[in-house]
Amino acid sequence: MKREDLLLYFIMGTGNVFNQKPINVLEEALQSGVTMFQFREKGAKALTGQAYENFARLCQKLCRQYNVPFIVNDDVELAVKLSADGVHVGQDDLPISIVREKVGKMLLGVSVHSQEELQTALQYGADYVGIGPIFSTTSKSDAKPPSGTTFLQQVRKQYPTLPIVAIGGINCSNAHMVFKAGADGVAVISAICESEDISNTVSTFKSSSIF
Ligand code: TZP
Ligand code: MG
Repeated sequence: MKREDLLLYFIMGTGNVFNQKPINVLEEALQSGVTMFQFREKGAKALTGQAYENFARLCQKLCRQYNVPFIVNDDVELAVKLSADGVHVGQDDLPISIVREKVGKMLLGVSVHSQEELQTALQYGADYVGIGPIFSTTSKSDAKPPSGTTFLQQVRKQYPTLPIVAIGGINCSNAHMVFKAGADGVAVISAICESEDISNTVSTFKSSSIF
């Protein structure tokens, strides 16, 4: 994969959007220049069944129009069914070896929090790794405590060209810290879903990668 695709990785599900239609938020984010999208339908408000699949297809169609990779969170079956561009799994999902078998050459992103998890992810050919939560977040109910940038810096030093995206509590004011620590990109939910001016938020994030 291209490391640049991770630059501004937008993650969204129905439960992350208030007072607007989620699909409109995605369209505005795509128009504004997010570089990757993850469909993450979780929590009390999450769609299920056919509505879930239909919404995923709608998001995928929009991503195609903007030539932005469409990644499915957790749901390997859905990713395969839709021929998504990729799938992203955490440590509580299917083992990575099995995910790789099921998705073939599809992009595979894995959340890692330790050397051990990192080595396993690399062994099974993760295309990129997600590291976080860097800062505290309210968008993930079972998030681990914030880790800061130490592990991220360590992984970058070990693997100078590994595609790495940082996640968790990242906003326009702190994004420069994770780029300095070596992330190729930032993955964000609330900073975009709750932005009053998505276009401005996107430009600010992108300019914080240049230092
Ligand atoms: N994984 C680790 S933190 C997190 C996920 C999905 C939530 C990120 O959301 P926000 O609003 O950008 O902190
Ligand atoms: Mg997961």
